[in-house]
Amino acid sequence: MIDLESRARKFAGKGLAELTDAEVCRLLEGLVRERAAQMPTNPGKRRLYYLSAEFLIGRLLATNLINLGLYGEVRDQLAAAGHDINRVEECEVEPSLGNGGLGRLAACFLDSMATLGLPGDGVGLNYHFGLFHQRFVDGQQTALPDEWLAEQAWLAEEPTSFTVPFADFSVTSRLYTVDVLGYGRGTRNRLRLFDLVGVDDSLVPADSIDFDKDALRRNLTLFLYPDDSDEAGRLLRVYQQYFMVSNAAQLIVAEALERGSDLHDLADYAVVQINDTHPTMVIPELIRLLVDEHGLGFGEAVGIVSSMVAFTNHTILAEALEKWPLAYIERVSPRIAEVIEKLDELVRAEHPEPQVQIIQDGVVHMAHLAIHYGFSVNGVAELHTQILEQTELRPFFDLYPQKFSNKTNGITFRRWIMACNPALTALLDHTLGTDWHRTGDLTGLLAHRDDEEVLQGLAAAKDDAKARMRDFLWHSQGVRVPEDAIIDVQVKRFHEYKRQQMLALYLVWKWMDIKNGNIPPRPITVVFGGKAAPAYTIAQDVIHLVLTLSKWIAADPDVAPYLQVVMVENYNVSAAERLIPAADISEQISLASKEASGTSNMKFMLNGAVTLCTLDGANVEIADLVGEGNIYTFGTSSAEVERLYREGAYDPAAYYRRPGIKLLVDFLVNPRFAAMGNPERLRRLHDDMAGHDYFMALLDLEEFIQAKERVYADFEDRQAWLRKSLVNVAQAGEFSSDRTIAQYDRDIWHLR
Ligand code: 26V
Repeated sequence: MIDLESRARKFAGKGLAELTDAEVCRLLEGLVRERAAQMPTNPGKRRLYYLSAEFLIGRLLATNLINLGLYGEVRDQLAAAGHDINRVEECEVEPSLGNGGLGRLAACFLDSMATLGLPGDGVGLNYHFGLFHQRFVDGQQTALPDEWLAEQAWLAEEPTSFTVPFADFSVTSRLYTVDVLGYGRGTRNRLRLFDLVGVDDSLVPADSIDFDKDALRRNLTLFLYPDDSDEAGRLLRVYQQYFMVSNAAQLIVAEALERGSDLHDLADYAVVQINDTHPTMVIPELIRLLVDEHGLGFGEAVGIVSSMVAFTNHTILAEALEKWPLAYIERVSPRIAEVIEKLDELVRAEHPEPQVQIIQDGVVHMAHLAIHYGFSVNGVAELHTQILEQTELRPFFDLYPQKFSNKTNGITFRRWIMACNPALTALLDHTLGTDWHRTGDLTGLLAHRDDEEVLQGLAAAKDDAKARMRDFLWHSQGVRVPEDAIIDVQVKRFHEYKRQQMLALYLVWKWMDIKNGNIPPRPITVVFGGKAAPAYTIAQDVIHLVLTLSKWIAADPDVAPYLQVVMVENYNVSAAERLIPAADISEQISLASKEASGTSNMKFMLNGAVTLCTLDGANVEIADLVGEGNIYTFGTSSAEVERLYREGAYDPAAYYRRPGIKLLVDFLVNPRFAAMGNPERLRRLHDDMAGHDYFMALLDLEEFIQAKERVYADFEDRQAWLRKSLVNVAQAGEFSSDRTIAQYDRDIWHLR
């Protein structure tokens, strides 16, 4: 039993009812910290260190209360004192220490490791400014600094500190910890974030994200992914990465020694999962420490490190597969450059094939380093792993087939249904009991396919989530969404391969269709959300197109009652928690072969949305699970897309010339439309689509339009639609990150 009333009196000298929402939030944060402090960390000889440049953890109050088993009790006591727990939760500043899927996955994994009782910590950087805050000005994205640290409650400073030696100076680090509480477990793990002693926040002006990139002694942990469009930015990233891995490696070695390792057996004490290539330099850094500081032989050190580092690949996009000039690494740490050169020589001696070399033309291929000197390589969905093995990393798969495996991504159910969708959670608890919180197994729902009460319960839960979404959009950006609207959502980073531009072209088509008198039976609201990298011009242009379309349609009295386009400002984890539960339709329309997995697709499914998708990433597995009648697939296959690239056989102009397509693309440069936005941006986007279209939006456009019309029509058969929705929820258990983490442990980590 907790007594919030007496805690309030002790905390603020007044009753719970007299506290502001913000004060209640502080009170509850204190309660969670107090409980966490009494919890032991998960025990185990071999510990997992999950190294990642990103941990997109989101707000923590609600999920921490859920994991402590206190949420219901707290909610009820607050309600009795006149507080709405949702309003209290909104007082928390979201830590946005990640860009998108890769960072959010790391956060889900922390929750699952703690819940399964596995001894595993996250290790990363304590960025003073997280992912930029997005604001729309004149229909365009502007980027403002995200100063999350000022008001955060979860970081605890630790006594741990290391010296990181750079080429011509050294810096001191400081470790901060965020407790990660397992669901109903009574033990915890930690997210461990290293910071630079002496960071100078004043290097960042209030109104932009530009700063002095050369002030290395003061800026190393200032920003998540500093802009790398210039050389100073790229060099700073290498400094940042080395700072991260040097701290991680020193921590791993220190903790192993403390627990009795003689370092010859280091691999019995630690296993390192590297989340994409950003932490790859942990390999040469661990070798350096073992050789230079602890006197091991080079060969032995290489053997030890190679048996304890595992690598996850999250993308096949060339620009994201990191390659650093050896000269950069030399400037940052000559010793690390030297170790990498030695590792490169060892590879050359055994494997002469040029495509598997680590250093090629003076450039270090980080993935190659990770594959040769790690014991495990995994992709994040079946199709993605197959593409790695058969195409992208084929020469490596031929060398080391036993290193490769698939680990399809997952999501934590504590956040992505229990915290964000109370009505659906209550329905599932009522129908199935609460075992699914832990097992993820929702298949019992299939027996209720024809159970009118359950189907109506699903409808009511969706209405509840829609009401919460409407409230959010109204309060955050003054947008009113009609009560009976179909909610159709695409939320994710803006990138050409994700093809937001294809959905925008559909909206042009739909606007014309309604203009022509084809009135939809109910209003349609299409919601976009996401940020574009500040240096990625075309992605910014697509955001501009969406914003301009939104304005154009809203201003047209013939169409506005039936069609609405909402572009959510500053899409982040907290916004996702409001939007995803409300969705009827989940847009997963990437160019097949390009989306490694996707994880919002899983979140939407779990919350009862029906997926409209290409057969890409984990969509393929969703389609297999729910079966043909419960998903809408369209578009060119991954194998065919790969062929088009290989043979240079895609000709966008040929698609552009088709009358039905030309009409839509040319609308971007229609003088009246363009006058509503920025004609230069719209012209550039138009020309790119008509003549370049690298990610083939026009290739699948016609099929996409047909599929969308089918989906909207099918939505009107309410009973049939609810049944589809039910099957999606029922089959989502496969995508619990508890399942994913159990597989990592069984096949890679062997922690128990
Ligand atoms: C790379 C780069 C390179 C250029 C500068 C900025 C930047 C930022 C991030 C990255 C790595 C992105 C990789 C990523 O987020 N991949 C996503 O990983 C998800 C989790 O596995 C997966 O579901 C998504 O499909 C995949 O796009």
